[in-house]
Amino acid sequence: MATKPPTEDIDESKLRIKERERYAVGVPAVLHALKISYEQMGVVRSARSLLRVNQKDGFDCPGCAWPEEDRRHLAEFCENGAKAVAEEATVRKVDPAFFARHSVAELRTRDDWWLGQQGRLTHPMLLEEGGTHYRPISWDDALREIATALRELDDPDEAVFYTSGRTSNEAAFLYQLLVRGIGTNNLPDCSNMCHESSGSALVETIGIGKGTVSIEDIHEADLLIVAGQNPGTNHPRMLSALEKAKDKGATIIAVNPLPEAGLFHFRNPQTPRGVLLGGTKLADEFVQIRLGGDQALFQAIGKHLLEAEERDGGVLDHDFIGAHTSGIDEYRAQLAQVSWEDLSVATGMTPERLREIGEHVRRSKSTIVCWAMGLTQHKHSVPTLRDVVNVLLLQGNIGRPGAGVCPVRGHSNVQGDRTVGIYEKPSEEFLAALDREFAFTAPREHGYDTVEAIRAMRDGRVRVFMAMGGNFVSATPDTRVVEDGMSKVGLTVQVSTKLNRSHVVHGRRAIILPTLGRTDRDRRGGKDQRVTVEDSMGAVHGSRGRLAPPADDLLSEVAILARLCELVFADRADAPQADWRALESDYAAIRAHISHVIPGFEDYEQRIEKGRTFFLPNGPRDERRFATATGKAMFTGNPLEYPVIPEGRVLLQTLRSHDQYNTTIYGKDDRYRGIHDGRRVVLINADDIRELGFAEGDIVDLVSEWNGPNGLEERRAEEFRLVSYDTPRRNAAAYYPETNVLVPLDSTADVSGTPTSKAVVVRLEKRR
Ligand SMILES: Nc1nc2c(c(=O)[nH]1)N[C@H]1C(S)=C(S)[C@@H](COP(=O)(O)OP(=O)(O)OC[C@H]3O[C@@H](n4cnc5c(=O)[nH]c(N)nc54)[C@H](O)[C@@H]3O)O[C@H]1N2
Ligand SMILES: Nc1nc2c(c(=O)[nH]1)N[C@H]1C(S)=C(S)[C@@H](COP(=O)(O)OP(=O)(O)OC[C@H]3O[C@@H](n4cnc5c(=O)[nH]c(N)nc54)[C@H](O)[C@@H]3O)O[C@H]1N2
Ligand SMILES: [Mo]
Repeated sequence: MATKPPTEDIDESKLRIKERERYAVGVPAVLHALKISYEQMGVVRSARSLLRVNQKDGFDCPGCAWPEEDRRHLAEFCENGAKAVAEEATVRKVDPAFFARHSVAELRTRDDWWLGQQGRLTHPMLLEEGGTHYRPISWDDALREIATALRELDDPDEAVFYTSGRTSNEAAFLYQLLVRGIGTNNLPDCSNMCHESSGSALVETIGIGKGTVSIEDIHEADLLIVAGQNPGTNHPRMLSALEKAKDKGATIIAVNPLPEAGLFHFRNPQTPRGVLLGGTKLADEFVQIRLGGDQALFQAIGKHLLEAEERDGGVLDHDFIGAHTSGIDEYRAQLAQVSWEDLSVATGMTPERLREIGEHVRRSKSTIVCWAMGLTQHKHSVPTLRDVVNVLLLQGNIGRPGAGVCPVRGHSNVQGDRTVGIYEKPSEEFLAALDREFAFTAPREHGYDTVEAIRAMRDGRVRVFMAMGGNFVSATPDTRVVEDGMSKVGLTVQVSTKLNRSHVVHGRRAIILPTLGRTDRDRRGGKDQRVTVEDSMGAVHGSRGRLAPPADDLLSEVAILARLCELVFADRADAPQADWRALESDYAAIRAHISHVIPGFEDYEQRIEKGRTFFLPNGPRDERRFATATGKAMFTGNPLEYPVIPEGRVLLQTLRSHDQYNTTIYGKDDRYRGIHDGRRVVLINADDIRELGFAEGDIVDLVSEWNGPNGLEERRAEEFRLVSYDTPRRNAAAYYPETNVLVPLDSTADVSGTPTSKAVVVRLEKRR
């Protein structure tokens, strides 16, 4: 039987520290996932849902965006996928009676774990200005109130529309149409805080903001560099792919400040070898880099390759460089200026060690670089990723088997949402096609990204804020500023599956619209509807839930948006023209529109039938075609940057524990890192604890120091326990979202605008 939701918070004073684990997955992972599944769903629903994750004609896992292999296991088991499913398919409910029992003020004292554990939202709710409790409201009244607020805006740019990355292609496409029909491009999304740096660097250098490899390429690669990523926790199914590559003789280099369990050893629960024989060793080399040292590492590799070419020849792919690239002289000149000493300081490694890594790359016949947040959330992330591309171009490692760039996406459809138009800076081609299809004129002026949206809220320039999923208040940087900004908004609207902090930190009026998730059966127009999503490697496939939804009259995201479009646009000749009711009752009609607007979706409907998958066109991968400014893949010269840590301070990265999905906290353990029953910890080098005058176990405040336009600003996160950990000197780590209070709003990556969540300068202050 499923268990009841918690009434009390977890007492973090009982926090326990154990030895960290040396391998990932294995039998404990299966047991842990089953425990959570049974608690949330009971046994029967657990079995029904877990057997259909990522199966052909099943539902797409709401966990990560790692692709499915074509020959699927009966249940492609993944502990954290199972936890994501359990969290969504839970039988616990947050209904009108719950909101009558708990005032908003009381709910605000609860953390993200407690709120999320309460269960699924079942009914549209309204909080009136000055109200103490949310009260139920009918669907019609809720949608009419939102439509009226949107129609009454003096200036469409006074509205902001956020998207998280679970929204389907169909819903995302309707959403951006609603927004552009209103007349704004204010479409910030979670990607702005996530892989925006990847998109920025890749569009510029190879002409597409996506990866260039398929899952088969991972299997075929000679060398895989996994940098700034913790796949054991965040992309567990990637470990099976790495295992396969290893079996075929690949070398794996892990680049990370932390010795993450999943990088070293994998016990595949699907194979006898994994369960009984100790599993597979993964990383051949562990490069324990300093935070933000990756640009220096890739420059060192590039420098080594160029020096080796000069000395011995035979290292570079001259044919590829000559035919397909531009700018190598600029790159060469830039590298000539950096010294091995600087590269050594930035990475924390000796020049000899850096050359050793360079040798692996030189010897490799085909190289793939995989990365995630460790590379994208720094001030110099875009130049870092340009330098990753530089290294790959030297040996022609783009657009051939077993080689390429592999930004590993987070949310299961974050890539698809961008493909279908969730973007504050849409291209003219896209807008022109949209205009033609819907007989209106979309706005051309660029909109706000996430950080710009927060600035506008802070300055009182936002009257309506709407979120299609996500948890804007907890996920974004500078929590105090965001909370204050939210309270200045006239109407906040959250379309959500689960209760979270963004419902209890709200605008003057607030509406919650509950919605269906991936696992839920979606019956519209008398039939079961399917939606589609795109994985991290550009493959599109259908997703169909089969479980009974938490309430009978729950609307899907598509239905909510189709009805809003109808209410907002009905009598306006200058608005997008479509048969909104028809779109609501047959999602295939939305896919037909997408196929007319976005290249690569021709014959969309036929190509997703019967659980089939199709690949979107990818110029670099398919034909070494690079749609850049020069029409070629571009080498770039990027001055070396790395964080300089002031005396007596540490650089803090904010990351995920094993028991969370972003702001959704499944529990307060981080099994692989040996942390149990608490999250307010700082992982820090033992020598730093001593040198800074503390002892292991001390409770400290983290005080972030930021030099803003008005001088030194301080932000504080209270009561964190010091845990000595194997991390480079002066490089500490603590969990997000608790640490978002420390990340200054204006501390963003150059070019991409991504908050620098992996590099916050902090001082530690003793409490007791
Ligand atoms: N179970 C689960 N799965 C998830 C998520 C989740 O929260 N839970 N989130 C999803 C989302 S939206 C995303 S974006 C991905 C995130 O996936 P990851 O990027 O793996 O997530 P983080 O926990 O932020 O981990 C960052 C990793 O980079 C390392 N790192 C930090 N700074 C640096 C650096 O400067 N250089 C290098 N080389 N390494 C560094 C950290 O030590 C850590 O191992 O996962 C997705 N999948
Ligand atoms: N300090 C720091 N901050 C970070 C990061 C970091 O590493 N450090 N990582 C950043 C990254 S990579 C990301 S992607 C963002 C994540 O930011 P978000 O995507 O905004 O946050 P999530 O926690 O994934 O959102 C969870 C909520 O989404 C809702 N939800 C879940 N499924 C569905 C669905 O199917 N439909 C709808 N409508 N709602 C749904 C639920 O109500 C749930 O509470 O956070 C960013 N913030
Ligand atoms: Mo993400």
